Amino acid sequence: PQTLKERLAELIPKEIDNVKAIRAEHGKKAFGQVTVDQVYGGMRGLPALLWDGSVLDAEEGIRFRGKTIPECQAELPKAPGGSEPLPEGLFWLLVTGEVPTDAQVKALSQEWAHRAALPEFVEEIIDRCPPSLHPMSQFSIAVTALNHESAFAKAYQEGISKKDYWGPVFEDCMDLIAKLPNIAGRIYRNVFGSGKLPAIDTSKDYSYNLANLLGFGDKEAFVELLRLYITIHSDHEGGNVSAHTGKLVGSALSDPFLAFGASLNGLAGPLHGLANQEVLLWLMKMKSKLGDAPTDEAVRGYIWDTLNGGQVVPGYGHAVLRKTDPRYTAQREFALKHLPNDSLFKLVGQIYNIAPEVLLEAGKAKNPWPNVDAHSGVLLTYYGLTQMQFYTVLFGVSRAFGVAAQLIWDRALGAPLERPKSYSSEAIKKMFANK
Ligand code: FCX
Repeated sequence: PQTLKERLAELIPKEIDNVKAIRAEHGKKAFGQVTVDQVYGGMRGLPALLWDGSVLDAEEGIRFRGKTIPECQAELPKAPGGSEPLPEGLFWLLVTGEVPTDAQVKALSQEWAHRAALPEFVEEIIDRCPPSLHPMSQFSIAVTALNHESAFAKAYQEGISKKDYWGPVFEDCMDLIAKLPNIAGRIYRNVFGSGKLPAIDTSKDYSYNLANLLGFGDKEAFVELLRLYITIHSDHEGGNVSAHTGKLVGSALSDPFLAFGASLNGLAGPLHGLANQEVLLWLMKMKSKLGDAPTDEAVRGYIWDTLNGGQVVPGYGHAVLRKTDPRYTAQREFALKHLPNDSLFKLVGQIYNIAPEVLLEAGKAKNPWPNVDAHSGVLLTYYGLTQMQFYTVLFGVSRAFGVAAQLIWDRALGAPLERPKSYSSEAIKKMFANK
């Protein structure tokens, strides 16, 4: 079958023409006004980035190349006997806009398995990290160190022409994704002391290998969960912290390892990816305070205590979404199918019935509904992955799919260095004096 790189090579010239035509026709038109509040307010809603891979609608949630999560579940290739989409297919979709064949997905699984080995010095770096160093810091250090092997950095030093950038960037992105299971598995086993890493099985898919490296290869339902997990965490349009950081750093022509290392540092923040760890910590504290089956009143009181203590309710709210996150719903449906009677899942469902009401009454959050992080940890805990400090690493493995797809296209389209304008408060005052 045709490879991903071959298909991409056909698509790039067409897309370059498409962008040229859009810019020729609309290049000088304005989206609208930029308000001073947007400059002070984290650029919420500011139209500033281009990314075709996924688009986030405030009400409906994410679409990957126009497809909702249920559509991806229905249309993307699955493992034999499985019912969740293979992330290999999602990557193909993100990069090309097309649904791949089973054979193309199989070829990607094999290619990633063959590229999976880590340089010895990267293994040593991970092994030298103290177990008390947060897994996300270890993850970022290891990914950054892979820059030693970057095909793009080497080609750039050798004077590669700008129109050819995307080729070595594609190779780096394939290596990046391929090597993440070995990095994640090694960190997990070092930090939580669970024995020696098994070898990658080149006949199996990416999610199986990741699960196996973590020590869960014999749990088929966990492997299915990872397939769904990686798919729904892969991308969330261009403006979220991890996706945007990758794009920004990549725009300086830092190679994909340096760019994605930076993405991981952003994902490690508690308002972004670390929220999945925070949710579990918060749930565990709730359980130890209120017992295993608290009343609605007790849960309501606990949520109010969180808010009154000046903390956020983790897993709730969103900068763009204004309804329940479909990534939350997809995980809830997985739980209803595989663990309907789990007590922690029931608690998460109970909170879903109470927290939005409390957040609305408190009156600050623009979106009182749950996001992806409100649910993911409960599913991982159920299968025995109970170490919540590790959860954001799995988010990071997934987010590489979206960031990599974006880096490939940015270099293919010749995206320039990002350099927005900053203003001082003094300048803003002067600008509007007498207006
Ligand atoms: N609990 C308490 N307060 C909240 C809140 C929550 N879950 N969500 C928003 N607020 C507060 C904000 O802190 C802000 O307060 P302030 O005026 O005192 O600064 C006010 O409500 C308005 O914020 P809002 O515009 O609704 O939200 P933002 O776009 O600024 O922030 C995040 C969005 C996601 C950061 C925010 O909702 C939050 O902190 N949620 C909890 C952490 C979380 O779950 N993050 C994961 C998000 C995501 F899915 C991911 O990246 O993984």
